[in-house]
Amino acid sequence: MGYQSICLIFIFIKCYASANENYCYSDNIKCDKKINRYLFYDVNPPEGFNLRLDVYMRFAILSNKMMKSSDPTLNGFKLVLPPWSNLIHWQYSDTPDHIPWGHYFDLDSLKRFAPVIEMYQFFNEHPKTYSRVTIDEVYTLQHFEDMFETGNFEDRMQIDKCRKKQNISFFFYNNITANNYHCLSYHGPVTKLVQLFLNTTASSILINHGEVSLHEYFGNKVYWQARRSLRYSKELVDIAADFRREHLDSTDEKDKTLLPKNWEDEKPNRKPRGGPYVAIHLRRRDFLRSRSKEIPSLENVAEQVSKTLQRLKLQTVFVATDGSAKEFEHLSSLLSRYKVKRYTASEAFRSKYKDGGVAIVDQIICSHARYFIGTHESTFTFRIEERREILGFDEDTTFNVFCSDDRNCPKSSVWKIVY
Ligand code: GFB
Repeated sequence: MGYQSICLIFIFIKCYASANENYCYSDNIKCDKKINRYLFYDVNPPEGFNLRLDVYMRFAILSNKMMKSSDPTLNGFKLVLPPWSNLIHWQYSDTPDHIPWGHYFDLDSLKRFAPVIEMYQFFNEHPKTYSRVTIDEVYTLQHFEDMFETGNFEDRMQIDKCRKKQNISFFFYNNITANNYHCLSYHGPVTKLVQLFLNTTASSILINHGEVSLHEYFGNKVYWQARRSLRYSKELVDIAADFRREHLDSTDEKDKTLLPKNWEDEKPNRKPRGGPYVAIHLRRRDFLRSRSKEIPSLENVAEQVSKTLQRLKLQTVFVATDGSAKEFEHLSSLLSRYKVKRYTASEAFRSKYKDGGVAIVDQIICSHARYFIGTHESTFTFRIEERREILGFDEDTTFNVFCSDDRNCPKSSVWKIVY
């Protein structure tokens, strides 16, 4: 046998061995090594951007916990980030695209908390058969049917009859397929899923309706680590910084809102001043229908903003809203004594970042204001409040929401940061 043939056989054996390392389980001799496994999750299609971020945090916390486990069937899991496609609140001029998380978030920062990968990286890492990728097992979470009748809110899960028709296409891709589908009645924290993962040898698992699973502990140190790691992409932070400098006389140096490069180095009690403006988040559109009693009229908004500006001796208000241009013009005319600012994205920005990019720029600008007023029970407002907590703002300047027209002034839940 010639030298070349021996080399080829050697390369083949090496490749075979390393490919099979991915599929070794605890009864196998090689299992002191990490086993590559992939965890996918998806969210109820009508849910918006900011609830999706909350569901991400639940799965990031689960992945962080599994990463630290000494069990090789758990610590090799990679969390595959579901691309941003077809969100109902976002307007698309073209077919749904699969926007990767790196467009909106700082992936290196996310990775310092959880072993995340983008979907396209999964495609690159995963063998294809006839140009299709197969997920080994799909579990669709559903609430226990009897939970409210029996009042049994114990943590439990059980493979069950599917109550809704199952989706057999995933993430708006037509080349992903799956081998086994199950419905899983579920009540409890997301970390309970570990029991499921220990009882299957599947190397790729998709959890549908991830929002059914709950946070293990809402608002504890680990929650805030996940939240702090969820930093926006540098491009979007820079665009927001340019707007603040040009229109709001606001920079991190002047406002004392500088953060360390790495979220792990952040410290409590930074006491920022914030930019010399009041920021408001005014949720309109579907909220005008679904929460008509709670959403204030623009006249009422103008009155509340005007009082706040006078009290703080400020002249500028920044408006983040999903409302129409007409609504913004009307509000501006009601506040004509003041400078009323709104971020308007260029066509080029919109075509690259879609509505999600505009939303993030709005959120960043709101989080740097000296004072913030949001919309009651909007997750868009919650994410701004969290970012202000991370920046270290006093809670009185953050957890404020608009009063309704019947003078009902709800209190925003105060979730203080924990280090
Ligand atoms: O993030 P989101 O789900 O928060 O809001 P809620 C839905 C979308 O509205 C965001 C746009 O992804 C944005 O595209 N949007 C809302 C905004 N406010 C603003 C804003 O100030 N500026 C910009 N640029 N865009 C949830 C809904 O909305 O409320 C659920 O997603 C459900 O479907 C629930 O209706 C009650 O928590 O406000």
